[in-house]
Amino acid sequence: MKLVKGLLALSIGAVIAAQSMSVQAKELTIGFSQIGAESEWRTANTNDVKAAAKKHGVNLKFSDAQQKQENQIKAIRTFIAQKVDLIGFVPIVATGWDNILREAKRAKIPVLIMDRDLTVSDPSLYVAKIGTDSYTEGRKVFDWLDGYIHEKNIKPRNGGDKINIVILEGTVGASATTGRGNGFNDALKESPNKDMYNILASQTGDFTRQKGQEVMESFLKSNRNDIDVLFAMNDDMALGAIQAIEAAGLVPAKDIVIVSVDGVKGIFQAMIEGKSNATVECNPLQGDLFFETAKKILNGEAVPKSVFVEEGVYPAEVAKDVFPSRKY
Ligand code: GYE
Repeated sequence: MKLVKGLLALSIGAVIAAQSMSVQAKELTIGFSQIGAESEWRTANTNDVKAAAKKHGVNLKFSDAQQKQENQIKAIRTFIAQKVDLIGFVPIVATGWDNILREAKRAKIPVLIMDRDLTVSDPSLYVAKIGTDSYTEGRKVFDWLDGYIHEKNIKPRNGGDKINIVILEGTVGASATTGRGNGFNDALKESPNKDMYNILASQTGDFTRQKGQEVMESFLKSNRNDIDVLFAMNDDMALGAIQAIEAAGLVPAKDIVIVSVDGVKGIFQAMIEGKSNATVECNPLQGDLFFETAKKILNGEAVPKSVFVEEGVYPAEVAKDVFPSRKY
């Protein structure tokens, strides 16, 4: 009898131990606020986050802010009320996060930033940021462009002495926009060839195909015969602009050199068709690193404040060979 009792106690103990283990190994609940679905890149980023959450056994509460910061703030507040283990989000713009992040800090919920950067008054308001280096991307755009203009000996179409550049900027106030803009401008200013370039017009196309097309139409209306180069801060805007360029009776990638950022399949397709010249990669596949980092944070391990993912540059000449291996 004693033995039976003992065994019973042991097995109850085992059950309790197993239960508390399963509490510990209990799936983590992570709230994630995504910006929206403005681009092919963003869709790839979202799909990757969702797939990585599954792979890591995380219960993901995913919220789509439909391009509105106020929706992101609401979602983060909901995550706090739900007492999630960790909050992740992509800051649509860099500023305006202090208050909501203070609320998360008071609730002792760690915050991990993905993709875009943010500016806060107190760096302890978030634990870490993983994402891409948009400043370097902007510099790579200029470096590629300057090399191409020289290699192909491209002359201003209007017979003048400056290569005229138009820029389709991303969302106003987004780190991806300021970073790419500053990187491009700095590289241009520091270049020994700086005097041969002129920025003719620069306007936001909000990272969407539709607005990229509309803004390019308006650039072409006022400067059809002057534009030599288009720098689109993402591929989607370049793809929209290609339609505007063709509609204006010009040949994309020939009359107007086109370089953009992201490296999505759509732009590879366009490069293969000879309609765009180069893309500077911005890697959206950040989900794995995000959840790995989240787990480390929740285990109390130290993580670097900022981690960048790897990125390359792809000119049209390699598009066909590289295309089959593109993951997004
Ligand atoms: O380049 C663009 C997207 O934040 C890096 O956002 C990201 C940018 C990306 O919509 O396509």
